[in-house]
Amino acid sequence: MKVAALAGGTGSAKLLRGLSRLDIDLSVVANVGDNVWMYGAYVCPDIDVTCYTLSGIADSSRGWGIDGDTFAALGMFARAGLETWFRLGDRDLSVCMARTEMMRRGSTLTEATEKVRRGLGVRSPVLPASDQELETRVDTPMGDLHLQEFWVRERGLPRVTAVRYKGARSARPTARVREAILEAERVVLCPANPVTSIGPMLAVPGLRRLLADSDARVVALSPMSGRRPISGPAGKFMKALGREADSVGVAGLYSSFLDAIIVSREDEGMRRKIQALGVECEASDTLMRGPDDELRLAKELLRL
Ligand code: FO1
Repeated sequence: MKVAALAGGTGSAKLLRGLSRLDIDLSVVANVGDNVWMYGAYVCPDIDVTCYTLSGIADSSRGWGIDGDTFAALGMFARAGLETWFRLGDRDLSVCMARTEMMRRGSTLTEATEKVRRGLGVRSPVLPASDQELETRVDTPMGDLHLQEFWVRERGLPRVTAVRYKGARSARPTARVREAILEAERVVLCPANPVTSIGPMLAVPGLRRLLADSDARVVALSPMSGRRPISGPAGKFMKALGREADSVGVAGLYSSFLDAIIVSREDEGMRRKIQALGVECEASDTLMRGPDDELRLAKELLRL
């Protein structure tokens, strides 16, 4: 079965680990809205957490970076006068520098990512949603912040008044993303922040259309449980967009192309409201505590 999975950060990576253990032809479409220029390198957190997780080198307790990484470069950046609130490890920095160098020599982000994922021994293609730069910007009372400034430097504390996807209007889905979605028999939306992980991909003109036009059944695993996200700041962002911060709100954001969603057992009572949006709904244990849950949920999504 050909499967295309739309993925953001840590929660997505866990589900991808489950999907990668199945006998399927998996392509990952990764969010690029979190990408940031840092210490002279182009850092792509969602592409990297996907590659590190699927190659077995991710630091899964932290949720980003490489297991056992050191931070010598960061210490020297600080001594040389840079702000070092973004804790990029040495090995992680090497990957980001390799990508930057390939791009400086003319590679697209897609081509650079293809080299990196092969080098790390990742079997599935990891496809940036777009090759054009696209930044998730967060409007707050302290001004307009890059998502990483909001989330890492300011610890996600400022009030969010709006979210914008800078550059989205002139971005387009890559040829490989078009092919992966149009040829898929199933598209899986990973349990990612609907506003800052899936939202930037949906903001790329033409991408929503591809999902609606694809013959694939489009299914999602909700990142919410009750009125809270399983992890991260999704609730805060959804409220800023005037959406309910729950699985009904998630289904509402995706309803123009979504066929079915798995929600937490706690949210079984939301089934009617979700079905009224034209989306089928199943309840399950949606917490991924380890490899067994990851595999179980991957199978449930492909059976849905
Ligand atoms: N998240 C943090 O909370 N603190 C960090 O210092 C940090 C560094 C970092 C370095 C590389 C990388 O790829 C990701 C990193 N993250 C860090 C995670 C990242 O900020 C977000 O969690 C993702 O962008 C959301 O998907």
